[in-house]
Amino acid sequence: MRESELSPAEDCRLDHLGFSKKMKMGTAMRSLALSSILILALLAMIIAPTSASHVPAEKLGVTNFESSKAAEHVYQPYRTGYHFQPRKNWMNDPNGPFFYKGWYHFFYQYNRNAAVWGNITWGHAVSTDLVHWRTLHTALKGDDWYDVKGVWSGSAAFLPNGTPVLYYTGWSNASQQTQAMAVPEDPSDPLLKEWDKAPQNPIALTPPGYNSSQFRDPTTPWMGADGEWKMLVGAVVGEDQLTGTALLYTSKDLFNWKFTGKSLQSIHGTGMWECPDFYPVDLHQKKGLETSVMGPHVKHVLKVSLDLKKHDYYSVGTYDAKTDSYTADNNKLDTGLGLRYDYGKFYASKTFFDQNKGRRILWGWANESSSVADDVAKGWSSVQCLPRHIWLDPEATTNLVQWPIEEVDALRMNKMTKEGITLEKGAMVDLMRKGTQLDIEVEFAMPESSEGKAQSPELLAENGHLQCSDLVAGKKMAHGFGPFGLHVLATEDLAERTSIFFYLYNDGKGGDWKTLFCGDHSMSSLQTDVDKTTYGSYVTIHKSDTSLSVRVLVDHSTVESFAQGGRTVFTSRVYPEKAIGGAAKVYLFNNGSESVTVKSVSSWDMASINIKFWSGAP
Ligand code: DQQ
Repeated sequence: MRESELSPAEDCRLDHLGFSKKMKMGTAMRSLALSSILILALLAMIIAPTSASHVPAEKLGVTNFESSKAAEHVYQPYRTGYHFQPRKNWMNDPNGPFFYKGWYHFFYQYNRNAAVWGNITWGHAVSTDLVHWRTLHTALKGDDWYDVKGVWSGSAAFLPNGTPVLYYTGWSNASQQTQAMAVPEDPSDPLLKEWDKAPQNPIALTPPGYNSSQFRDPTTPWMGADGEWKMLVGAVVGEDQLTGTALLYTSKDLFNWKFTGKSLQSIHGTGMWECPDFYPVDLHQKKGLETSVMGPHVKHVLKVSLDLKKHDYYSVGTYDAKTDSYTADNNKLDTGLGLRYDYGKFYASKTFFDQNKGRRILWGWANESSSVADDVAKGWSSVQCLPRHIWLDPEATTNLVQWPIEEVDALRMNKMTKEGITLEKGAMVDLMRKGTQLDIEVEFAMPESSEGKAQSPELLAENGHLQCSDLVAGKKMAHGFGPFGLHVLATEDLAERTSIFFYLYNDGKGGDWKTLFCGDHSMSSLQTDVDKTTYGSYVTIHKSDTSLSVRVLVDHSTVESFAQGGRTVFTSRVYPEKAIGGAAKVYLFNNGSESVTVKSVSSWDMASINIKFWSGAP
């Protein structure tokens, strides 16, 4: 690759990395109880530190950092520029994020020794803006009988005095799953560098009659109507071991826990529920709710990571605090059966309430689509998706909406905007934007004949990704508009391209439009040993919608695509061979028979975040 072929963001990233130009090549419930819960929740919010001001890390006595420079001495085209990644080796689930004394804390499943899963510990990173990170030394590692084989996923909570605590699953010396917790050695340290295992550990052993190898991933506790804390642990039950379930635990003090003998919910056929997440969402507002909040303006979300499918599914429903049970609003879209957070590579996600900005934030893990051999060769595996602000769609309280946190916008540079482009049948328009670190927003005019037609929520349960696969395979659907959308990471000859597109169709008898939002990866790389599965699903169109919109965030091997302001999302992992650096282009296309109008398209280069990596003792 020639130097001139490097995009501005890429160029800047490589400069920072210290490459020379030459190197660059290479319920309802009683009102009394309700008010006390609200008061407790408010108290928790007040006690939990809310100040956005922070003491700089250097003043906190941590100076052992090195920039990305020393991380890799060889330019790696697939390493991301503005997503969180450790310096090297294997990473999986996001664990226990929270905000404390001006710093966001993020933990992750981490193998310090290799680019494959194993020897799992909790890696630790901190940031003041959720975008720029510095990693710290390992927060939790297996060193006692109940976790000696691995410190698995979990969550964080605040004690009534505001001190954060971590809950996790330990893999014991007898290969059994246990639940345990850790407390900060010095709560006055905003970076919370040292963590001590609690003397109460293990706080839970597998209850009799349950499978001790399928008992894991404690949730953030919430305060119940009876004034006791509640927590869920994922499990699977039944003779066929196919009923996913969230076991309910209770505690008076957040340290001593007992099994209630019941589950919040169980759904047959879904298999093991990994990484459950249970939280309130406001019926009317985008603002997030602290995990214990309940009331008439609140719905609840139960998310589970299905071990059988390796996808994160959620349902929206009602939590009955009297009986500690949860019922999805629509049984066709029940937990593990209907809605997914993300229709691409996104698993073992975790939300937290960010009291600093009054919002709920979602983190999800995107693993590789390449072979294990490739992971080992490049020395790392997996990225974390950008943190996403998450809230209930105010227009259809059936689904959530996700959007990259606003802080991500600060990375945008070199804006270009175009308006009023007509894409005739077969059109392809070069956006004249090159590079592999991009943010692109496109607004398409709604095809006229779809005006006033709203999609019924039931359709969401249908298998949208199969429809997307049919389209990609060239099986045309009648009465349609599209496919139209974007090619990113595309070579000029289109031999390599990652395509994100819409397709609208109906029954041809005046029925409502169905809108598909798809990702075609079949041409994403000339390499053959990578997974090129087609992703996608339906996207809800509200009567008030006048456009179809898409935002695509490109970051080397990671592409996150959001439709209709985040009603449907998918994450792609792609490995172009030629469409790298400045050779990666962006095109608007219309492969449908009807013309489509692009109302506006804006694009930006994205700056690199240059993670500071801990270089002291691991
Ligand atoms: N990953 C962790 C488990 C969790 C799984 C182990 C989900 O705790 O169930 O690394 O990816």
